[in-house]
Amino acid sequence: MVWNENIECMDRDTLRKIQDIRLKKMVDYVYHNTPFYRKKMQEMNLTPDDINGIDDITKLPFTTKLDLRDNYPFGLCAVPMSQIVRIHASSGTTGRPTVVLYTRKDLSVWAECISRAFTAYGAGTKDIFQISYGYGLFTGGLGAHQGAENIGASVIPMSSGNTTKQIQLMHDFGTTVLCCTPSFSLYLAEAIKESGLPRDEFKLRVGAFGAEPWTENMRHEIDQNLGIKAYDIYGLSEIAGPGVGFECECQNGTHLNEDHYYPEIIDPNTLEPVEQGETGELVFTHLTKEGMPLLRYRTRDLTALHYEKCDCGRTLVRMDRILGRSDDMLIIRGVNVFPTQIESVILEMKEFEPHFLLTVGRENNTDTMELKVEVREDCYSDEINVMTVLKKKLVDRLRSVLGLAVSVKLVEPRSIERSVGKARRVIDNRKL
Ligand code: DLL
Repeated sequence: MVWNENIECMDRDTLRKIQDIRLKKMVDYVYHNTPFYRKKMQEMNLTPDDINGIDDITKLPFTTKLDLRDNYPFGLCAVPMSQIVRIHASSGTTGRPTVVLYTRKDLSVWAECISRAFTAYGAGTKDIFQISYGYGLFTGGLGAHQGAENIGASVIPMSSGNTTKQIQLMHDFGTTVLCCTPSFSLYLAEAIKESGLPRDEFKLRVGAFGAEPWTENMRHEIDQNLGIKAYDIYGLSEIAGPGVGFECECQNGTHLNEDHYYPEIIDPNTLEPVEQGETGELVFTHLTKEGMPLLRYRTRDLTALHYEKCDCGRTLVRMDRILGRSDDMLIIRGVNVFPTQIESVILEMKEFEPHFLLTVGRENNTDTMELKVEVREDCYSDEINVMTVLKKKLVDRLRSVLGLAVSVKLVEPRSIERSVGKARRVIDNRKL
């Protein structure tokens, strides 16, 4: 099912023409309405006349999270504040939050993009959505809410947390579509089992999961544990929120809504575009945003783009699963490690639960890694021999995938803290 066939399945030459026109218009718009960009362009001796289409995009300046912080709170606003109808902000672990501003039209474009996602998952007016992303400054709750209402579904504005209530309403109201982080979905799956309520009394069939990196192995785990089909939804607040990208029924990459958000992949070191299909840092340029449009925003997310038409009929570019954020990448004894690689290894093995915590430290000038992993109830044993064999199996596999020795600690089921939002899987004490 397609929400907006004209756009989602448009031939790529026509799409490119639309992107050309929109980019040119956008550059002119920010030049005249965002003093920050006018100054940047003047410093680079650029005028809007130098940008005639997408081929010229590499002439434009990049924008980073730091630029947003420096212009806190409303410095990048391109319209009078009277036209802003919504303000979101990322919590930001340190310093000032990152603020994002939406006009009425921005909210409607955002809702359209999320509607494309939900329609691609096969959802419609007969569905009951349980929105278990946090409501508030985070874009997950309100964003998914608007998208679900827009397709005419019934929406339960649940927000995150309160697992018992989540399960009760999911059961009693007959929720068919669950929207939350992949890690919270696993927590809910556990809680459903513990509740003793029979699975066939639930109507749940689809999940819209995102807001944190997750792997293909994690998808299988969720599909099995919840008995549903789990779909990826991608996004970031600076660009809109959830719905910048979404999976279709082929689950062969995440389609990006590139008629509104133009994607590029660059080498994060040289800042030059990479060859098509290569992995690098994802960068977005707003093509239609009014409230706070950004040029070449560096997401820090690492992925690759594929332009061949999808079997579903969509021509919108497909993005690989996010490998991680460049700022999540750990450098351990000179080796690059992403938490998603560890997740993938753990979930390859039937003996482990999908819950882990990696603690990185430094002893005698050498980096150390301790990985706590939960063993499945039916594999957990008091016999030391059994546990030693299991531990060795995991250590060997981690060594062969990461090229590093990891100190593994096997722990009992349910001993690692569960998350209701974005999971925290790494503690790096070296930064403290
Ligand atoms: O997480 C928006 C969102 C809400 C997306 C709900 C999907 C569902 P931020 O808090 O600004 O916005 O965080 C954005 O989260 O740059 C990625 O690093 C990560 N992320 C989001 N979706 C995915 C995904 C929301 N599907 C940051 N896969 C992004 C991997 C994701 N990482």
